[in-house]
Amino acid sequence: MSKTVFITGASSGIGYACAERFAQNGYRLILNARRKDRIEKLAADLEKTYGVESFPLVFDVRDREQVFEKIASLPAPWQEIDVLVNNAGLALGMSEIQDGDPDDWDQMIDTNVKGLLYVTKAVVPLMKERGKGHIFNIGSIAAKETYPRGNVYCGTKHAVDSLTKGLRIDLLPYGIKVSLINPGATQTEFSDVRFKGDKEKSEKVYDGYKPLSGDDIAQCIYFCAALPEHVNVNDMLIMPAAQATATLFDKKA
Ligand code: NDP
Ligand code: 8X3
Repeated sequence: MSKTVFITGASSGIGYACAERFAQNGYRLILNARRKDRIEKLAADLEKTYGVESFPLVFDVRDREQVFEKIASLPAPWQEIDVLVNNAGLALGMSEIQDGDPDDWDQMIDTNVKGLLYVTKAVVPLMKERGKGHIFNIGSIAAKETYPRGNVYCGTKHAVDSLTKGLRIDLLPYGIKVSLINPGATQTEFSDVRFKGDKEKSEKVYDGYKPLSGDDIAQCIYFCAALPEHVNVNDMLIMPAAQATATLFDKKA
């Protein structure tokens, strides 16, 4: 039987690219995001192109009740989850703490940290029952470095780093692997969301060098997922060749 991957935040960017990569490799997919139309179209496209089955699971990872209800409502065969990609996440704004918007902070913390925890808590028992599974948490270069005006977003990603380590310790006896994937600058809808639709600001992020694509990251995740059962990549940091640190780029223009 085909393996099953559950991807949160599959309607765009890295999550969308993961859906394509795993589908290309014959996985069945549980596709989550808030935008139902996008998830349903992706499911239909993947079935048409790769002949794989998908289960669209529309919910907001911040809604604790919905997370548990939706995951519990999966039909039995879909509860056999081999791989979970905890990818849903976002940055909102970029300012010094005293100028930050507490609503933005709440949304980042609720999505990047608490949402990831809720989904993980709902999926781990299903993996534990089968004595196997692989969880990928999407961290960031912002999980490893704190950069100017990145304060709260960097804080959420540092939390993801720490929670990944805790999870790996907790799940060690149950045959469940846990990996942290940390992308550097990746051109997705991330900067449009961070700068709330200000195209001038979001496009500037990727000016003058070649950023990573969602599929560059999806390839790394699939590489880790396809390794032999006894091998785990604990932590992977992937940068564009033109990026050395969170803030240092070799920009040509
Ligand atoms: P995108 O904005 O392209 O995608 C983000 C995805 O998360 C969307 O599918 C969005 O779907 C989903 N999402 C956001 N909030 C929620 C929510 N509350 N519930 C469910 N789904 C949600 O950005 P990326 O693909 O770049 O981001 C994916 C992950 O990668 C994030 O965790 C981000 O922090 C991380 N990352 C990104 C980097 C980059 O440079 N792009 C670098 C390092 C890490 P919808 O709006 O439909 O709900
Ligand atoms: C996204 C990359 O550098 O904007 O996590 O934080 S960065």
